[in-house]
Amino acid sequence: MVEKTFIMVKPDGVQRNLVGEIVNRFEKKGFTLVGAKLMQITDELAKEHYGEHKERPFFGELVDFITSGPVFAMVWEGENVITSAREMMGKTNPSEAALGTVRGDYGVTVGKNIIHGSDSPESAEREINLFFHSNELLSYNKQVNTWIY
Ligand code: RTP
Ligand code: MG
Repeated sequence: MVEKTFIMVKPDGVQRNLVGEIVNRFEKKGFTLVGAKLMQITDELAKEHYGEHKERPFFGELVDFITSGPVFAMVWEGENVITSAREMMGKTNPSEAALGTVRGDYGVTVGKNIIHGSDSPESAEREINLFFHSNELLSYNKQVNTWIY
């Protein structure tokens, strides 16, 4: 089933010049980029995006961190992309994330774990709508997809 998911390079990933590396991994895997922008997250958007964690002790730090610098927000499309992207990211805590995953290869601490990805179809839909207007998402065919599907 073709799905869309919301992926974001967090402020630490942007500062550490990992945007290209992360885009490259998703492109090489065979997924299609359908929307992308460099943006500064407001306090309001951060609290909405991470609303499920508002009672957690690290909520304040999480909001401060995600608003601490530009992020690179993306929407990727492909079969099973929601689950595949989570696997490509690795476990939340980089110290537990397998090598070969973004967090396993580049992260050290849970508070600065480089990348965000939607964790379910419901959160993908919610997060895509939170970060993108419908006219910022494109629908197009790539010739290479005939060699992937
Ligand atoms: P994300 O939402 O950022 O993609 O990460 P995730 O699904 O893998 O993890 P989640 O449970 O949603 O947690 C959101 C972010 O909160 C930070 N966190 N800190 N100090 C802590 O114990 C702790 N636990 C989670 C992480 O940066 C995590 O990505
Ligand atoms: Mg999460």
